[in-house]
Amino acid sequence: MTHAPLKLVVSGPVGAGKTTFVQTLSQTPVVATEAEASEDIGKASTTVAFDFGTLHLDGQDVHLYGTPGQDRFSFMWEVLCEGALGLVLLVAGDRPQDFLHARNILEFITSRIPVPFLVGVTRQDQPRVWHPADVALYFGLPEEQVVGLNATDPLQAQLLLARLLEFTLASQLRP
Ligand SMILES: Nc1nc2c(ncn2[C@@H]2O[C@H](COP(=O)(O)OP(=O)(O)O)[C@@H](O)[C@H]2O)c(=O)[nH]1
Ligand SMILES: [Mg+2]
Repeated sequence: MTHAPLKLVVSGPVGAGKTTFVQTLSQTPVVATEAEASEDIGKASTTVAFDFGTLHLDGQDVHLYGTPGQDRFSFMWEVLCEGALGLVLLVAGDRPQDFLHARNILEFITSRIPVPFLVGVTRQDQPRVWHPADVALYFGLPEEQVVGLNATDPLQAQLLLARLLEFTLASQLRP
């Protein structure tokens, strides 16, 4: 029996680690669509369409879509989340100035498409970083819905995905 691939979406502000996360996890070369940034976002290029990667997890094909971070691409967030089984909202733990934007992205998506999600707080390997428990308080979410990680570390990235799948399953079983 073949299963349709599970579709998971990774979103969050520019610099949150979305492209890194998809690249860290993907077992096939990532299709990335970088372009010169049209506004000052602190780096020369940014994702304008999406990052796409695939992996095999527990005998299941997973398709990972990373969204662009800039608001002018917000129409893409909905397109990419259509039919998604779960969402990872990433935010850089050492960029608290981005937390509000991250919350707005999350609300924009989940108010239109009710998709189970986890918040991933990246850059946990860096000094002066917000811990997931504090970000959970800020977002008004239960602690188990917010996970800290270093997005460049395959094990930590896989752990987050596994937790998302568990969480997704749990929300499907909930009446
Ligand atoms: N040390 C560290 N660097 C990270 C982490 N996540 C992302 N980065 C770096 O942060 C920068 C921005 O990440 P990127 O994936 O381009 O962010 P995007 O705009 O969300 O796609 C890159 O230089 C990454 O290598 C992390 O957890 N730890
Ligand atoms: Mg990117």
